[in-house]
Amino acid sequence: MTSDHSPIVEAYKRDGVVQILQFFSDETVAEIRAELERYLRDDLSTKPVDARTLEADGKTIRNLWRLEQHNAFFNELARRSEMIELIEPLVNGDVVLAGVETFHKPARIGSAVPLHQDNSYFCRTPPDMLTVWVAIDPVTEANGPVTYYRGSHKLGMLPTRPSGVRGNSIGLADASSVETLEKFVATLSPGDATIHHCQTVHESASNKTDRSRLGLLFVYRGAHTKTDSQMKSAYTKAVTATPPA
Ligand SMILES: O=C(O)CCC(=O)C(=O)O
Repeated sequence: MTSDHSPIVEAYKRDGVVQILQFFSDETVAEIRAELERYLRDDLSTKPVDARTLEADGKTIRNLWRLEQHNAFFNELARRSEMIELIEPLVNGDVVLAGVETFHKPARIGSAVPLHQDNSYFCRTPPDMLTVWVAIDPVTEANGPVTYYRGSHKLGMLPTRPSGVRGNSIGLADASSVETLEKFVATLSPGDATIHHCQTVHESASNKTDRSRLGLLFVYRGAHTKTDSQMKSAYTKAVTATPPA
């Protein structure tokens, strides 16, 4: 990745989502994969139950949560200066790491993610918060790529409703506000990334293929953002029905 971030900043501010090819090297992707495998094998069983969400089979990992708290490798990776320098202009100020998590979308049983804006989970104002989504597996049209609605970050916060989906407990009440917007289907090679604004509407389909679609996510906010109590109470209601996220 180059050190001139201005094309990234411009596309992010215009579209609410930007793609970055080869965000991580093959070597870093291999390290991430190895550490995730080790964490799942050796550590996860010692962590609180809200450190993960399972798929409907009750045994396959759908998400890992709070890796920045549970794992030193992912905490360090998220705090690297190259990351922070890239994020600063996008969150309009000093950067606070808010989370490191995974969306595994395992082969054949990986479940869908309903249409949503991340800020209905984060509940921050002003909405200077974002997610860096890094492909660890190849992401294809078929295995449940994240689909973003370009420009939807400019719509403000849209009405929500509890989704009943474990791991994605709150979604948009309806799709009408984004139906006319251009879709961006993020097919990615391992190491490629997207960065999306916390108001950018997005979703992903289930994975019916024989290949898993693992993504590693880094969530950051501006230090100046505050919790919005109205958004928080809507989220609390939804997440209480289907914990932990
Ligand atoms: O990885 C996915 O399928 C969904 C990711 C997502 O909802 C997010 O990045 O906020």
